[in-house]
Amino acid sequence: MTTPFDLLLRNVRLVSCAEDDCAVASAAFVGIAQGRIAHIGRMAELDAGVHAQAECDAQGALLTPGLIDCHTHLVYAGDRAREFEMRLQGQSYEAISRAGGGIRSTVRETRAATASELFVQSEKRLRRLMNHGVTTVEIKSGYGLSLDDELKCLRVARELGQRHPVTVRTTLLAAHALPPEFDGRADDYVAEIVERILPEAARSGLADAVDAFCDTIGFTPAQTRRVFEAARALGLPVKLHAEQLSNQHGAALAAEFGALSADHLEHVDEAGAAAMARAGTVAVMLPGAYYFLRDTQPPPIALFRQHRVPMAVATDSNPGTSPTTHLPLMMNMACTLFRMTPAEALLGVTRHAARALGLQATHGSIEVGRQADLCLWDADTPAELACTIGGSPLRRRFHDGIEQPL
Ligand code: DI6
Ligand code: FE
Repeated sequence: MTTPFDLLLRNVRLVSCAEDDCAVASAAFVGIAQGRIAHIGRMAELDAGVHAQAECDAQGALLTPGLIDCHTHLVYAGDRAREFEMRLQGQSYEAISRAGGGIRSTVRETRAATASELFVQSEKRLRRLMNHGVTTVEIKSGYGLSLDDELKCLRVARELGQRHPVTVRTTLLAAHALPPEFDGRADDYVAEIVERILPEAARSGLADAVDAFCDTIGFTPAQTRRVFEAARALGLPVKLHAEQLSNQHGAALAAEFGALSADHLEHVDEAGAAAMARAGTVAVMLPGAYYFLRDTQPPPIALFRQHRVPMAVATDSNPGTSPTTHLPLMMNMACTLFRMTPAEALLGVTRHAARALGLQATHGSIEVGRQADLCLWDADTPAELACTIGGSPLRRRFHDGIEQPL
Protein backbone atom coordinates (compact mmCIF):
# COMPACT_ATOMS: atom_id res chain seq x y z
CA MET A 1 0.00 0.00 0.00
CA THR A 2 2.66 2.49 -1.01
CA THR A 3 0.58 4.64 -3.40
CA PRO A 4 -1.11 7.51 -1.61
CA PHE A 5 -4.87 7.61 -2.04
CA ASP A 6 -6.88 10.59 -3.23
CA LEU A 7 -9.68 9.36 -1.01
CA LEU A 8 -9.88 6.75 1.72
CA LEU A 9 -13.25 5.40 2.83
CA ARG A 10 -12.84 3.86 6.27
CA ASN A 11 -15.07 1.48 8.13
CA VAL A 12 -17.59 0.59 5.44
CA ARG A 13 -19.87 -2.40 5.22
CA LEU A 14 -18.81 -3.39 1.71
CA VAL A 15 -21.03 -5.03 -0.89
CA SER A 16 -18.73 -5.32 -3.88
CA CYS A 17 -21.34 -6.95 -6.18
CA ALA A 18 -18.45 -9.01 -7.59
CA GLU A 19 -20.09 -12.15 -6.18
CA ASP A 20 -23.62 -13.35 -6.91
CA ASP A 21 -24.68 -13.56 -3.25
CA CYS A 22 -23.99 -9.84 -2.58
CA ALA A 23 -22.30 -10.80 0.69
CA VAL A 24 -21.49 -7.93 3.06
CA ALA A 25 -17.89 -7.53 4.30
CA SER A 26 -17.99 -5.49 7.50
CA ALA A 27 -15.17 -3.26 8.78
CA ALA A 28 -13.65 -2.77 5.34
CA PHE A 29 -11.83 0.13 3.74
CA VAL A 30 -11.59 1.29 0.11
CA GLY A 31 -8.73 3.42 -1.20
CA ILE A 32 -9.28 5.48 -4.35
CA ALA A 33 -6.64 6.97 -6.65
CA GLN A 34 -7.12 8.79 -9.96
CA GLY A 35 -10.81 8.00 -10.09
CA ARG A 36 -10.33 4.27 -9.68
CA ILE A 37 -10.51 1.74 -6.89
CA ALA A 38 -6.88 1.31 -5.84
CA HIS A 39 -7.13 -0.91 -2.79
CA ILE A 40 -9.74 -2.85 -0.81
CA GLY A 41 -9.00 -4.36 2.58
CA ARG A 42 -10.06 -4.93 6.16
CA MET A 43 -9.75 -2.13 8.69
CA ALA A 44 -7.59 -4.36 10.91
CA GLU A 45 -5.00 -4.48 8.11
CA LEU A 46 -5.04 -0.75 7.37
CA ASP A 47 -1.57 0.68 7.79
CA ALA A 48 -1.71 3.49 10.37
CA GLY A 49 0.70 5.56 8.27
CA VAL A 50 -1.38 5.35 5.10
CA HIS A 51 -1.55 8.68 3.36
CA ALA A 52 -4.74 10.02 1.78
CA GLN A 53 -5.70 13.47 0.47
CA ALA A 54 -9.19 13.09 1.90
CA GLU A 55 -10.78 10.64 4.27
CA CYS A 56 -14.30 9.63 5.14
CA ASP A 57 -15.23 7.55 8.15
CA ALA A 58 -18.39 5.74 7.09
CA GLN A 59 -19.11 4.51 10.60
CA GLY A 60 -20.30 1.18 9.33
CA ALA A 61 -22.59 2.45 6.56
CA LEU A 62 -23.26 0.21 3.57
CA LEU A 63 -21.07 0.87 0.51
CA THR A 64 -22.24 -0.36 -2.90
CA PRO A 65 -21.20 0.36 -6.46
CA GLY A 66 -22.87 3.48 -7.84
CA LEU A 67 -26.24 2.54 -9.31
CA ILE A 68 -26.58 2.07 -13.06
CA ASP A 69 -29.91 2.80 -14.73
CA CYS A 70 -29.48 0.86 -17.97
CA HIS A 71 -32.81 1.75 -19.66
CA THR A 72 -34.31 5.24 -19.71
CA HIS A 73 -36.09 7.55 -22.12
CA LEU A 74 -35.06 10.59 -20.09
CA VAL A 75 -35.00 13.16 -22.90
CA TYR A 76 -38.51 14.31 -23.85
CA ALA A 77 -40.80 17.29 -23.51
CA GLY A 78 -44.17 17.58 -21.78
CA ASP A 79 -46.06 14.98 -19.82
CA ARG A 80 -48.89 12.49 -20.33
CA ALA A 81 -51.04 13.04 -17.25
CA ARG A 82 -54.15 13.36 -19.46
CA GLU A 83 -53.59 9.85 -20.81
CA PHE A 84 -53.18 8.59 -17.29
CA GLU A 85 -56.71 9.86 -16.64
CA MET A 86 -57.99 8.24 -19.85
CA ARG A 87 -56.55 4.90 -18.79
CA LEU A 88 -58.19 5.30 -15.38
CA GLN A 89 -61.47 5.67 -17.27
CA GLY A 90 -60.89 2.33 -18.94
CA GLN A 91 -59.00 3.02 -22.17
CA SER A 92 -56.05 0.77 -22.87
CA TYR A 93 -52.47 1.88 -23.60
CA GLU A 94 -52.69 0.24 -27.04
CA ALA A 95 -56.01 1.94 -27.88
CA ILE A 96 -54.69 5.38 -26.89
CA SER A 97 -51.58 4.71 -28.94
CA ARG A 98 -53.56 3.64 -32.01
CA ALA A 99 -55.68 6.80 -31.74
CA GLY A 100 -52.57 8.97 -32.17
CA GLY A 101 -51.84 9.47 -28.49
CA GLY A 102 -49.18 7.59 -26.58
CA ILE A 103 -45.62 7.91 -27.86
CA ARG A 104 -46.78 10.15 -30.71
CA SER A 105 -48.12 12.82 -28.38
CA THR A 106 -44.70 13.06 -26.72
CA VAL A 107 -43.13 13.18 -30.19
CA ARG A 108 -45.21 16.29 -31.03
CA GLU A 109 -44.01 18.08 -27.90
CA THR A 110 -40.40 16.92 -28.24
CA ARG A 111 -40.20 18.08 -31.85
CA ALA A 112 -41.61 21.47 -30.88
CA ALA A 113 -39.06 21.97 -28.09
CA THR A 114 -35.66 23.58 -28.67
CA ALA A 115 -32.55 21.72 -27.55
CA SER A 116 -32.15 24.03 -24.58
CA GLU A 117 -35.80 23.57 -23.53
CA LEU A 118 -35.30 19.82 -23.74
CA PHE A 119 -32.10 20.09 -21.75
CA VAL A 120 -33.81 21.98 -18.92
CA GLN A 121 -36.73 19.55 -18.70
CA SER A 122 -34.53 16.45 -18.87
CA GLU A 123 -31.97 17.82 -16.44
CA LYS A 124 -34.60 17.90 -13.68
CA ARG A 125 -35.20 14.20 -14.13
CA LEU A 126 -31.47 13.47 -14.26
CA ARG A 127 -30.91 15.28 -10.96
CA ARG A 128 -33.58 13.16 -9.30
CA LEU A 129 -32.02 9.96 -10.64
CA MET A 130 -28.63 11.03 -9.32
CA ASN A 131 -30.09 11.88 -5.93
CA HIS A 132 -31.27 8.30 -5.68
CA GLY A 133 -27.76 6.96 -6.28
CA VAL A 134 -27.39 6.73 -10.05
CA THR A 135 -23.84 7.25 -11.33
CA THR A 136 -24.32 5.81 -14.84
CA VAL A 137 -27.43 6.21 -16.98
CA GLU A 138 -28.42 5.05 -20.42
CA ILE A 139 -30.54 7.57 -22.33
CA LYS A 140 -32.47 6.64 -25.47
CA SER A 141 -33.72 8.88 -28.21
CA GLY A 142 -37.06 7.85 -29.67
CA TYR A 143 -39.31 10.88 -29.27
CA GLY A 144 -37.86 12.74 -32.26
CA LEU A 145 -38.41 10.18 -35.04
CA SER A 146 -36.79 12.33 -37.73
CA LEU A 147 -33.12 12.72 -38.53
CA ASP A 148 -32.84 16.19 -37.01
CA ASP A 149 -35.02 15.52 -33.99
CA GLU A 150 -33.38 12.20 -33.11
CA LEU A 151 -29.95 13.80 -33.29
CA LYS A 152 -31.22 16.75 -31.25
CA CYS A 153 -32.26 14.36 -28.46
CA LEU A 154 -28.98 12.43 -28.56
CA ARG A 155 -27.02 15.69 -28.40
CA VAL A 156 -29.03 16.76 -25.34
CA ALA A 157 -28.29 13.39 -23.75
CA ARG A 158 -24.56 13.77 -24.39
CA GLU A 159 -24.60 17.31 -23.04
CA LEU A 160 -26.34 16.14 -19.85
CA GLY A 161 -23.40 13.78 -19.30
CA GLN A 162 -20.87 16.55 -19.97
CA ARG A 163 -22.49 19.01 -17.58
CA HIS A 164 -23.25 16.62 -14.70
CA PRO A 165 -21.18 14.18 -12.62
CA VAL A 166 -22.74 11.09 -14.16
CA THR A 167 -21.71 8.74 -16.97
CA VAL A 168 -24.18 8.84 -19.87
CA ARG A 169 -24.47 6.13 -22.54
CA THR A 170 -26.71 7.01 -25.47
CA THR A 171 -28.91 4.70 -27.51
CA LEU A 172 -30.56 5.52 -30.83
CA LEU A 173 -34.20 4.37 -30.69
CA ALA A 174 -35.47 5.81 -33.96
CA ALA A 175 -37.50 2.59 -34.36
CA HIS A 176 -39.69 3.46 -31.36
CA ALA A 177 -42.92 4.40 -33.16
CA LEU A 178 -44.07 5.35 -36.64
CA PRO A 179 -43.95 9.12 -37.10
CA PRO A 180 -47.21 10.58 -38.52
CA GLU A 181 -45.63 11.63 -41.85
CA PHE A 182 -44.96 7.94 -42.53
CA ASP A 183 -48.49 6.73 -41.73
CA GLY A 184 -49.17 3.47 -43.57
CA ARG A 185 -45.55 3.38 -44.78
CA ALA A 186 -43.67 1.66 -41.99
CA ASP A 187 -41.18 0.03 -44.36
CA ASP A 188 -40.34 3.45 -45.82
CA TYR A 189 -39.65 4.78 -42.33
CA VAL A 190 -37.41 1.77 -41.63
CA ALA A 191 -35.55 2.64 -44.85
CA GLU A 192 -35.16 6.22 -43.57
CA ILE A 193 -33.71 4.86 -40.31
CA VAL A 194 -31.38 2.44 -42.05
CA GLU A 195 -30.21 4.75 -44.83
CA ARG A 196 -30.09 8.13 -43.12
CA ILE A 197 -30.69 8.31 -39.37
CA LEU A 198 -28.50 5.42 -38.27
CA PRO A 199 -25.48 6.28 -40.47
CA GLU A 200 -25.61 9.92 -39.35
CA ALA A 201 -25.90 8.98 -35.67
CA ALA A 202 -22.91 6.66 -36.08
CA ARG A 203 -20.86 9.16 -38.08
CA SER A 204 -21.39 11.91 -35.51
CA GLY A 205 -20.50 9.57 -32.64
CA LEU A 206 -23.78 10.41 -30.91
CA ALA A 207 -24.99 6.83 -30.39
CA ASP A 208 -23.32 4.12 -28.32
CA ALA A 209 -25.96 1.52 -29.23
CA VAL A 210 -29.13 0.97 -31.26
CA ASP A 211 -32.53 -0.14 -29.94
CA ALA A 212 -35.95 -0.88 -31.47
CA PHE A 213 -39.49 -1.48 -30.18
CA CYS A 214 -40.53 -4.84 -31.60
CA ASP A 215 -44.23 -5.29 -30.84
CA THR A 216 -47.75 -5.06 -32.24
CA ILE A 217 -47.78 -1.27 -31.84
CA GLY A 218 -44.11 -0.98 -32.75
CA PHE A 219 -42.08 -2.68 -35.49
CA THR A 220 -42.24 -6.22 -36.85
CA PRO A 221 -39.42 -8.72 -36.38
CA ALA A 222 -38.54 -8.33 -40.08
CA GLN A 223 -38.29 -4.54 -39.73
CA THR A 224 -36.29 -4.93 -36.52
CA ARG A 225 -33.89 -7.25 -38.33
CA ARG A 226 -33.25 -4.57 -40.97
CA VAL A 227 -32.41 -2.05 -38.24
CA PHE A 228 -30.10 -4.58 -36.54
CA GLU A 229 -28.32 -5.43 -39.79
CA ALA A 230 -27.65 -1.74 -40.42
CA ALA A 231 -26.37 -1.31 -36.85
CA ARG A 232 -24.08 -4.29 -37.23
CA ALA A 233 -22.70 -2.93 -40.51
CA LEU A 234 -21.84 0.30 -38.66
CA GLY A 235 -20.26 -1.56 -35.75
CA LEU A 236 -22.90 -0.49 -33.20
CA PRO A 237 -24.19 -2.95 -30.56
CA VAL A 238 -27.94 -3.53 -30.33
CA LYS A 239 -30.61 -3.80 -27.64
CA LEU A 240 -34.32 -4.54 -27.98
CA HIS A 241 -37.69 -3.68 -26.42
CA ALA A 242 -38.94 -7.25 -26.69
CA GLU A 243 -42.03 -9.20 -25.66
CA GLN A 244 -43.57 -6.35 -23.63
CA LEU A 245 -47.15 -6.63 -24.87
CA SER A 246 -46.99 -9.86 -26.91
CA ASN A 247 -44.52 -12.57 -27.93
CA GLN A 248 -42.92 -11.59 -31.24
CA HIS A 249 -39.84 -13.78 -30.63
CA GLY A 250 -37.83 -10.59 -30.37
CA ALA A 251 -35.60 -11.98 -27.60
CA ALA A 252 -34.31 -14.73 -29.90
CA LEU A 253 -33.81 -12.18 -32.67
CA ALA A 254 -31.86 -9.92 -30.30
CA ALA A 255 -29.74 -12.90 -29.19
CA GLU A 256 -29.02 -13.77 -32.82
CA PHE A 257 -27.41 -10.34 -33.14
CA GLY A 258 -25.46 -10.73 -29.89
CA ALA A 259 -27.57 -7.97 -28.30
CA LEU A 260 -26.33 -6.36 -25.10
CA SER A 261 -29.83 -6.73 -23.68
CA ALA A 262 -33.45 -7.57 -24.35
CA ASP A 263 -35.78 -5.50 -22.21
CA HIS A 264 -39.31 -5.94 -20.71
CA LEU A 265 -39.78 -9.64 -21.67
CA GLU A 266 -43.09 -10.21 -19.89
CA HIS A 267 -44.15 -12.54 -22.75
CA VAL A 268 -40.83 -14.24 -23.55
CA ASP A 269 -40.87 -18.03 -23.95
CA GLU A 270 -38.29 -20.63 -22.97
CA ALA A 271 -36.63 -20.67 -26.40
CA GLY A 272 -36.14 -16.91 -26.11
CA ALA A 273 -34.60 -17.19 -22.64
CA ALA A 274 -32.31 -20.02 -23.76
CA ALA A 275 -31.16 -18.04 -26.80
CA MET A 276 -30.38 -15.05 -24.57
CA ALA A 277 -28.34 -17.27 -22.24
CA ARG A 278 -26.26 -18.59 -25.15
CA ALA A 279 -25.62 -15.08 -26.48
CA GLY A 280 -24.87 -13.53 -23.07
CA THR A 281 -27.76 -11.08 -23.59
CA VAL A 282 -28.93 -9.44 -20.36
CA ALA A 283 -32.65 -9.54 -19.45
CA VAL A 284 -33.65 -6.05 -18.32
CA MET A 285 -36.63 -6.00 -15.96
CA LEU A 286 -38.78 -2.87 -15.99
CA PRO A 287 -41.22 -3.20 -13.10
CA GLY A 288 -42.24 0.49 -13.28
CA ALA A 289 -43.91 -0.03 -16.67
CA TYR A 290 -45.49 -3.29 -15.48
CA TYR A 291 -46.93 -1.49 -12.45
CA PHE A 292 -48.07 1.65 -14.27
CA LEU A 293 -49.81 -0.29 -17.06
CA ARG A 294 -51.32 -2.63 -14.45
CA ASP A 295 -49.92 -5.55 -16.40
CA THR A 296 -50.77 -8.96 -14.99
CA GLN A 297 -48.15 -11.18 -16.61
CA PRO A 298 -44.79 -10.78 -14.89
CA PRO A 299 -41.59 -11.73 -16.75
CA PRO A 300 -40.53 -15.37 -16.17
CA ILE A 301 -37.86 -14.83 -13.51
CA ALA A 302 -37.63 -18.57 -12.78
CA LEU A 303 -36.81 -19.24 -16.43
CA PHE A 304 -34.04 -16.62 -16.41
CA ARG A 305 -32.61 -18.15 -13.23
CA GLN A 306 -32.80 -21.64 -14.67
CA HIS A 307 -30.98 -20.63 -17.87
CA ARG A 308 -28.60 -18.33 -15.98
CA VAL A 309 -29.59 -15.23 -17.92
CA PRO A 310 -28.20 -12.18 -16.06
CA MET A 311 -31.06 -9.95 -14.91
CA ALA A 312 -30.85 -6.17 -14.73
CA VAL A 313 -33.44 -3.78 -13.28
CA ALA A 314 -34.06 -0.28 -14.67
CA THR A 315 -36.54 2.61 -14.44
CA ASP A 316 -37.63 2.77 -18.13
CA SER A 317 -38.13 6.43 -17.14
CA ASN A 318 -40.60 7.77 -19.72
CA PRO A 319 -43.77 9.89 -19.67
CA GLY A 320 -46.21 7.21 -20.86
CA THR A 321 -45.57 3.95 -19.08
CA SER A 322 -43.04 4.58 -16.32
CA PRO A 323 -42.89 8.18 -15.14
CA THR A 324 -40.33 7.57 -12.41
CA THR A 325 -36.76 8.56 -11.60
CA HIS A 326 -36.40 6.32 -8.55
CA LEU A 327 -34.14 3.33 -9.20
CA PRO A 328 -34.19 2.00 -5.59
CA LEU A 329 -38.01 1.96 -5.86
CA MET A 330 -37.60 -0.23 -8.96
CA MET A 331 -35.51 -2.61 -6.85
CA ASN A 332 -38.42 -2.79 -4.43
CA MET A 333 -40.91 -3.44 -7.24
CA ALA A 334 -38.64 -6.07 -8.82
CA CYS A 335 -38.88 -7.92 -5.49
CA THR A 336 -42.54 -7.32 -4.64
CA LEU A 337 -44.00 -7.67 -8.16
CA PHE A 338 -41.53 -10.06 -9.84
CA ARG A 339 -40.31 -11.98 -6.76
CA MET A 340 -36.65 -11.25 -7.39
CA THR A 341 -34.44 -11.43 -4.31
CA PRO A 342 -32.91 -8.24 -2.87
CA ALA A 343 -29.46 -9.56 -3.92
CA GLU A 344 -30.72 -10.08 -7.48
CA ALA A 345 -32.23 -6.59 -7.46
CA LEU A 346 -28.93 -5.05 -6.33
CA LEU A 347 -26.93 -6.97 -8.96
CA GLY A 348 -29.60 -5.79 -11.40
CA VAL A 349 -28.76 -2.13 -10.84
CA THR A 350 -25.00 -2.68 -10.62
CA ARG A 351 -23.02 -5.50 -12.23
CA HIS A 352 -25.69 -6.80 -14.60
CA ALA A 353 -26.78 -3.30 -15.54
CA ALA A 354 -23.16 -2.55 -16.49
CA ARG A 355 -23.18 -5.61 -18.74
CA ALA A 356 -26.41 -4.42 -20.37
CA LEU A 357 -24.44 -1.33 -21.44
CA GLY A 358 -21.25 -3.17 -22.42
CA LEU A 359 -19.47 -1.59 -19.44
CA GLN A 360 -18.78 -4.77 -17.47
CA ALA A 361 -14.99 -4.35 -17.61
CA THR A 362 -15.02 -0.98 -15.86
CA HIS A 363 -18.33 -0.43 -14.02
CA GLY A 364 -20.83 -2.17 -11.79
CA SER A 365 -18.69 -3.68 -9.05
CA ILE A 366 -16.19 -2.59 -6.43
CA GLU A 367 -12.94 -4.24 -7.50
CA VAL A 368 -9.41 -2.94 -7.83
CA GLY A 369 -8.97 -1.08 -11.10
CA ARG A 370 -12.69 -0.31 -11.58
CA GLN A 371 -14.20 3.13 -11.83
CA ALA A 372 -14.67 4.62 -8.35
CA ASP A 373 -18.43 5.19 -8.67
CA LEU A 374 -19.83 4.46 -5.23
CA CYS A 375 -22.86 4.95 -2.98
CA LEU A 376 -22.91 5.05 0.79
CA TRP A 377 -26.31 4.22 2.28
CA ASP A 378 -28.03 4.55 5.63
CA ALA A 379 -28.57 0.81 5.62
CA ASP A 380 -26.96 -2.36 6.91
CA THR A 381 -27.93 -4.85 4.19
CA PRO A 382 -28.97 -4.98 0.51
CA ALA A 383 -32.40 -6.13 1.72
CA GLU A 384 -32.84 -2.78 3.45
CA LEU A 385 -32.23 -0.97 0.17
CA ALA A 386 -34.85 -3.04 -1.64
CA CYS A 387 -37.29 -2.94 1.24
CA THR A 388 -37.96 0.81 1.17
CA ILE A 389 -40.94 2.10 -0.81
CA GLY A 390 -39.90 5.45 -2.20
CA GLY A 391 -37.65 6.73 0.57
CA SER A 392 -34.07 7.60 -0.12
CA PRO A 393 -31.51 6.04 2.21
CA LEU A 394 -28.66 7.48 0.12
CA ARG A 395 -26.10 9.25 2.34
CA ARG A 396 -23.21 10.03 -0.02
CA ARG A 397 -22.50 9.54 -3.70
CA PHE A 398 -19.13 9.39 -5.48
CA HIS A 399 -18.55 9.65 -9.22
CA ASP A 400 -15.06 9.08 -10.65
CA GLY A 401 -13.74 9.03 -7.08
CA ILE A 402 -15.12 12.48 -6.25
CA GLU A 403 -17.91 13.05 -3.76
CA GLN A 404 -20.89 14.84 -5.32
CA PRO A 405 -23.33 16.94 -3.35
CA LEU A 406 -26.83 15.49 -3.06
N1 DI6 B 1 -42.03 0.62 -24.26
C1 DI6 B 1 -42.28 1.39 -23.22
O1 DI6 B 1 -42.67 1.03 -22.16
C2 DI6 B 1 -41.98 2.78 -23.59
N2 DI6 B 1 -41.47 2.63 -24.90
C3 DI6 B 1 -41.56 1.37 -25.26
O2 DI6 B 1 -41.19 0.97 -26.35
C4 DI6 B 1 -43.20 3.63 -23.58
C5 DI6 B 1 -42.97 4.96 -24.18
C6 DI6 B 1 -44.18 5.86 -24.11
O3 DI6 B 1 -45.32 5.44 -23.93
O4 DI6 B 1 -43.97 7.08 -24.28
FE1 FE C 1 -38.40 1.56 -22.74
